[in-house]
Amino acid sequence: MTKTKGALIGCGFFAVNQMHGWQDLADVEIVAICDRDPERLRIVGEQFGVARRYQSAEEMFADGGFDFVDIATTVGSHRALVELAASHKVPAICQKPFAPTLADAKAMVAAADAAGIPLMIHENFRWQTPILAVKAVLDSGAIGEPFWGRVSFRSGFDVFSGQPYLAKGKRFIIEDLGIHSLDIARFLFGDASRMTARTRRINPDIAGEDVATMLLDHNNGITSIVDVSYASKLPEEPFPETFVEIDGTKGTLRLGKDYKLTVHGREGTVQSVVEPNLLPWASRPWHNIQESVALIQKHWAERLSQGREPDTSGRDNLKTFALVKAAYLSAERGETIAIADLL
Ligand code: NAD
Ligand code: 89V
Repeated sequence: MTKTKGALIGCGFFAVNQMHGWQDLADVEIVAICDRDPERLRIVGEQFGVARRYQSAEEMFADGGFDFVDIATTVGSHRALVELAASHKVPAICQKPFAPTLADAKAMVAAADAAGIPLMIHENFRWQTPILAVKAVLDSGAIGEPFWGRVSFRSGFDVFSGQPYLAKGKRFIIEDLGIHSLDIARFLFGDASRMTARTRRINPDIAGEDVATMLLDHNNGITSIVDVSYASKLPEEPFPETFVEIDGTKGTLRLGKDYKLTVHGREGTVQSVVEPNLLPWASRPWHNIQESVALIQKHWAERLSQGREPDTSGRDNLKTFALVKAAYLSAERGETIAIADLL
């Protein structure tokens, strides 16, 4: 079997999950890795047995020999690296957040289009087993037509120890975590036309906002609330679970703590546990996110071989990223923002 060859740029905190995900795919092999930090390069190279190691992405692309690149660096380098991939006509996956600005993100989509390469944003939360289970219930019609929804992520987990850069940015929770929740809202309720948001910073030791409450008008008439917090000290820490509430014309759905799903419809109430799989390399409580990494990478490999656009393509993710921009604008101005004005 000829394997699809990949290269990965950015061997930091999260990339280890991506390397495990690629290792699990029988028809994909990561043949080269790159990090400007030689220690991270050595650690990941040794852990996953990758011999071709580069401190410069330019040198790695110049040597070539891979069918796609997986960009797992932090946001500041995303545009330059996607444009580098496009200049070499190499299909690219880019981690969220898409780019520093919406203008950068649009330029990246244009560069990929001009080069004729697929571009996928690694927006993995919609690939979490519990979120897929919620989508399946909606699609089954069990609760009828949804008219109201809530996507909620409230936690007091210390994300700063593993990702210290999160404490330093002027923007924090909407850009880093809310971006996933907003994408889940689009996945479940469709595209949104208007955004109203409020933000707070509760933790005095960080630079950005750590609480956000967002109200979305979806094109199909659904109203949703997306609320996120890293300042919520709960009796039982739910990190990194997303809770979902949906009211429909024929019933209701609730996804709550410990992945408990309750669907109440005309036939009565059905309760189940839609727990993610604990992959052999995964560890609690991250296993939910880790499984979604494996699933989105499988999706990429399938779509790449079929020549079809991935679900969270750059083009698609502009609509999620526009919601991020709209939320910051709305909170800053105290106004409701029309999404069409941004796209
Ligand atoms: P990190 O700082 O731990 O790792 C980034 C690595 O990239 C570092 O080792 C750094 O040296 C390297 N790097 C940066 N610029 C480079 C360049 N131009 N060339 C080569 N190497 C370069 O960061 P992280 O926590 O692993 O986050 C990386 C990305 O993953 C971020 O965009 C973050 O938002 C995202 N992330 C996504 C999820 C998810 O569930 N999708 C979870 C966590 C983090
Ligand atoms: O998924 C993420 O993007 C992570 C975390 C869950 C910590 O917010 O940065």
